Amino acid sequence: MSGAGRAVGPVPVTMLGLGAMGRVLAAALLDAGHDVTVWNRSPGRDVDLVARGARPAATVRDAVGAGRPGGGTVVACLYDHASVHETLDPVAEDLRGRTLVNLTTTTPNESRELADWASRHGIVFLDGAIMATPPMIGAPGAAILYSGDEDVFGEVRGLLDVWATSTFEGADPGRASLLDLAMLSGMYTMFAGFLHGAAMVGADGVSARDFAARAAPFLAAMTEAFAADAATVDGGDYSAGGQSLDWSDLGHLVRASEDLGVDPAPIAMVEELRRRQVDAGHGRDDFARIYESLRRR
Ligand code: FVH
Repeated sequence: MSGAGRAVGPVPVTMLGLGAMGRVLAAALLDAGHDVTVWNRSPGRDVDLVARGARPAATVRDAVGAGRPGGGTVVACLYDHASVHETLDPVAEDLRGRTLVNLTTTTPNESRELADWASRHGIVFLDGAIMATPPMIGAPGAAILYSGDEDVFGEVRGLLDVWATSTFEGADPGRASLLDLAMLSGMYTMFAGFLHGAAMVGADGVSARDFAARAAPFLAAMTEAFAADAATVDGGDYSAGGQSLDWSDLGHLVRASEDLGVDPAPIAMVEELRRRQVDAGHGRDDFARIYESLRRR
């Protein structure tokens, strides 16, 4: 599904959106020798890129027309789904027959809506989800997930590989976004847990820095358990697992947090998910069963 970058000759590319990420993506394309046209809603954000050889476009229509007659690829890296429509709706007919890669973060349904919109206007569409921060672009460790039309992915792959390891995740245009948001959900919950722990030790005079030095290796080691939990969830049998729900009572973590005057919200949320399964009679099952609490609507 993923692979190394492959050589590609200079091709016309239009970059719409020169925020922190868009500017870095455009710069990487310039460094790779491509013919890059740039546009941003607010003026002035293209100065460095133009100095490096990018063509500035005053309007979106100018920007998307810039690749003709070769029909260059158009890349959108804007704020959100609404800003993508606000930018592209007025030039939908100009984009007919062109390839559009959307790297703006959207929800899965928004990605699907955009794919439908593109299809209705005869625009060739690929959705992408950037799993990297701007400084990571072009460096090892950067990954971008794509979904939608696999033929399009193959056609523009040479461009995509300039930025990161490119992975095609399937024909559903919402799949890349789904994986992105699911991973971000795990990341934000982990950070909230870390910061809750930092607040607990902070209430007792331990610096967050000291806590981070201890927490980072421990939490990293804990991620080794993802595979076992995943096997349990996929198998659907929680009866033969390791740590039981009864054993995992988190009431003492909640009480300790309250004793310290620290809001226990992050750990209380986990305890609530655990409690629901215990109350439903599953206390002897594996802790991974809280997955079933989450599936409940
Ligand atoms: N930066 C990051 O670390 C993350 C990494 C993962 C993926 N995200 C997503 O990438 C999209 C762009 O992110 P960004 O970091 O470039 O974001 P900003 O620096 O805030 O720039 C936003 C650009 O969007 C333009 N914009 C906003 N609203 C509109 C609109 N209604 N019409 C046209 N353009 C619009 C904004 O223009 P301006 O404010 O300069 O005029 C910027 O060019 C994003 O989806 C992340 O979630 C980045």
